[in-house]
Amino acid sequence: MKFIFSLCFILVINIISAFANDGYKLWLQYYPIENPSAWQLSVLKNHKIHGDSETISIIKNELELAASGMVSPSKHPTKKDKKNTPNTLLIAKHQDLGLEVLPNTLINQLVDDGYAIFLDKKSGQIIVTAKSDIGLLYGTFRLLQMIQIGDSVPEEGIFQSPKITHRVLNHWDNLDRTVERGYSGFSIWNWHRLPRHIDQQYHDYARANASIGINGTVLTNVNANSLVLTPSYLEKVKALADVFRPYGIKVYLTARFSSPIEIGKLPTADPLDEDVQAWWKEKAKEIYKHIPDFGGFVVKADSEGQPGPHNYKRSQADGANMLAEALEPFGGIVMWRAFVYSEHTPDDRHKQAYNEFKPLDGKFKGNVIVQVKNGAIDFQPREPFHPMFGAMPQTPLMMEFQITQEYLGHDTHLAFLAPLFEEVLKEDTFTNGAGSEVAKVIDGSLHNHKLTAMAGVANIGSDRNWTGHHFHQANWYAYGKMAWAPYISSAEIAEEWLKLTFTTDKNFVGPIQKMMLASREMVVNYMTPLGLHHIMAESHHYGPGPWVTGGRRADWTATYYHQASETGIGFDRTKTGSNALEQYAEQIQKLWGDVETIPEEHLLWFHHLPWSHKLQNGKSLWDNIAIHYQKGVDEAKANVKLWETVQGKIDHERFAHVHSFLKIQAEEAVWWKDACLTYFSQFSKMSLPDGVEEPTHDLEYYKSIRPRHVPGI
Ligand code: GCV
Repeated sequence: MKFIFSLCFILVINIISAFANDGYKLWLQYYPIENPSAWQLSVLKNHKIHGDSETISIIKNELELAASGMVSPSKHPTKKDKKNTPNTLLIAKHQDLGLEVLPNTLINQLVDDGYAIFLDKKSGQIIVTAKSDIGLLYGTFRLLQMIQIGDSVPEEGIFQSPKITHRVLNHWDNLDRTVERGYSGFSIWNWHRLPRHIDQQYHDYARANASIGINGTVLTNVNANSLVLTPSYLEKVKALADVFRPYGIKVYLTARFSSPIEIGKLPTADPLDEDVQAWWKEKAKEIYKHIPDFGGFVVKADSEGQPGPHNYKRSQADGANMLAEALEPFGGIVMWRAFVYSEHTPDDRHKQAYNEFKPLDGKFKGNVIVQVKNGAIDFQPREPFHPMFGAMPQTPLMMEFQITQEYLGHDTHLAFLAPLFEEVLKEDTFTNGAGSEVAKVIDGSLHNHKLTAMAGVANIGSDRNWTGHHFHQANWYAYGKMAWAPYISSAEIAEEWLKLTFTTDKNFVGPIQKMMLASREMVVNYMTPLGLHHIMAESHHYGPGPWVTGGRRADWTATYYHQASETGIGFDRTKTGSNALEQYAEQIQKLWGDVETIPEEHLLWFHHLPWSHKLQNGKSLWDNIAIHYQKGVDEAKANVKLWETVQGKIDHERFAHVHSFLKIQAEEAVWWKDACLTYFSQFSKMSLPDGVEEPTHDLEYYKSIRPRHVPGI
């Protein structure tokens, strides 16, 4: 009877999941494990959890949920199982363990939200322990992930502390629920209904973030609205903070620099004005009254029309320090963005942030961290790492990655971003000689900073599957994993995410993992190969626009960046040009300054070269550009075919959704290739090499394509 019941259970679950899965459950699917092993069963079925707090209740619920999804209710370890694999699960804070556990020293070394998972041979139990309830929550999620993907607890145990303290999402969400550069629906924050209505999605959001170690959320757009700092909005923010707290997530807000004028009725927002300083101090006090663990402020100042200290001829440090002083008594921090540039500064945009911030090194208060985008321009499909990394040893710097794909095809183009994140984190800044990777700047180890942080611009919206493309959930997942462990590999993340989200079937995971890992390079190829950048359509940034020129700001055009003419293409950032290269360490200047030694992927970022210039493969620059575009197109088309081969291995709903998006991507890869090659060929005047398909239309046709109502502007 029991057997038949179990069989029916598995059958029903499989049938349901084969057809309907809208992706809402993300990587927390907890789908049935085909043949659960004795240890998986005993851990899921027999657990003891010590403690009593909201977080502990969340842990209990999570275990129940996972157990009911992964194994049939009637399945229990047999007596024989119990004899051979006695381990049951004990979850308890280190101080409550009450066991003579061996790895005490390793556990003592954990930071507050770190965790340990190990087999205690004496008691035969799997133990999840930590110094805090949040650490226990992280450890539980880790263990459940291992159970789902079929990993066992290694002999030596797992002892994990995050390398970075503040692992935050930056929502570019506006109070009217539009999302700047957000492509998966509206903002999930329903400000109108808050604080009276708490949507279940807020809990689910917090749970998903906690499951990958994210511990902070900046609720509002960096193009900020001071309204969020008014009393009625602070009530709403408090409501969200209360939901997130037991999941270990702090809220942060973006502070509009001119708030003292706009909502404080002061005549100025000058950071050195005493009334302004007092206003921010009072505001901080008010915020902390509502939200005692408020994380702090993120500030975009003096950039793209946002107000800032420049308005009063003050420095970025003056602005940041004023806010830092207001937050200091409460333990808050200021994440001050380095994305500062102006069309009125007559210098290469690449150089402006470095030029402004480097002289301020060491001038920021202790609770300020400077938030630097991964590259010096703006989240392009590929950028060399930002020269500020490594250049400000006395100032904590944090990384800002963009998870939302403003420049990588928005929500419909598959681009697994972990390889982009990994590439930047691994770059050697050479600040303290070889081995001074960007990851070491970020985790504080290179310059001995305790204040460490990483930000990811969220790709989350009100779409049922959260991120538009199902595979873009992987970018949220990858960001969380890398913020916790910036040295982890993309391949590992992709495999884990696929197994948690879809299936452990190796005939699915193997080929699709490869597809994911190659996808970002594929996008680089059909959009901006060989160091080209910023050649997208203007304003909405969707589709190609190498012809974009003129207008109010040269630094928002494509022609400013590609500099294509009959003599060649590329931005000369060497000594003969803007000399942005000078902002990097000497070793890099030497390597990248020479067209023979610069990695070809950065070639046109730093060099302006004739179309006939020969690359390493002996072919001309023009031929190489064309070949890269074609490669991107071929891969995008091949992905559609590859995806078709996995039909039936996962549920139909997600299969069909991804299939349709991959087809859009393949079509738009052709659009990118044809538009860019048609445009550039008017300068190169060279024919396309063998194997590169001729564009089907003339330039006017491509220029006339004007997508309307593109979301996320
Ligand atoms: C939030 C780019 C985007 C803007 C964004 C800005 C930023 O310029 O196009 O939408 O504004 O970056 O990071 O501040």
